[in-house]
Amino acid sequence: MSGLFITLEGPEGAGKSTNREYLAEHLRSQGVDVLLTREPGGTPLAERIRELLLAPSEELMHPDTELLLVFAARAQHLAEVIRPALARGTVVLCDRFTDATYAYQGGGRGLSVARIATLEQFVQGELRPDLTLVFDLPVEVGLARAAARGRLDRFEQEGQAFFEAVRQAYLARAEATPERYRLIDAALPLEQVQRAIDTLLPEILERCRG
Ligand code: Z5A
Repeated sequence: MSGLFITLEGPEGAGKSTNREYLAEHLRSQGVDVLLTREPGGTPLAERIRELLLAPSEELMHPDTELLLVFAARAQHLAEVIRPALARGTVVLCDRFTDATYAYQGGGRGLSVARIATLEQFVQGELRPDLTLVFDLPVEVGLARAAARGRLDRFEQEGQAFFEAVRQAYLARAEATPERYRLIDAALPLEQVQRAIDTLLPEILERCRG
């Protein structure tokens, strides 16, 4: 038996965490075994790497260091949590995964797609998400939501151009492989975003049971 690997992606403040809970509740109410997790993080060691990645610091983190830390955390997360859960037949709902690397380290930091793809293959082998929900919204809307929460992390301190590049990288990936991605307008009020998720539920449930 093999589970289903669903990732939630999007720029800052897109509502991934909020909607991940919503999706999980619906799947559980239908008897589906669901595991919620996130990146960077998802295991004690990977959460420590997350702290390194998010903490503002006077020493500028080199983009290659950032890239390697993201994949180091991912290797641990895959080995300890994601692969065992999928092997048990669980549906894994992961808040961010490698699309975020293509968007932030590729789009935002300008690292080459080829370099990211090499690490993706090294760390993941053939494993890719079965389905990716991209919560898309204008940069200024997402940043305003993030700012309303208070202290900004190292990524949130980046400027508008960085986040515009992140957003465009997500959109380009969704457009290039439409069979894996579902684009959701995350600028809408929450109830409407959740109605959009509702329309995806039959397909998701069918794939969970398939
Ligand atoms: N990162 C990376 O660079 N490379 C990688 O490979 C990976 C990650 C995996 C941490 O991710 C950072 O790691 C991230 C990229 C980098 N950059 N940053 N920062 P994260 O996912 O933990 O951090 P985040 O993107 O900042 O999460 P977030 O801002 O918490 O966003 P969210 O989970 O999408 O949103 P939320 O917490 O559900 O909602 C945010 C607020 O908006 C909250 O107050 C909600 O109540 C509100 N909200 C949500 N939906 C709505 C709607 N529809 N209307 C109005 N208000 C709403």
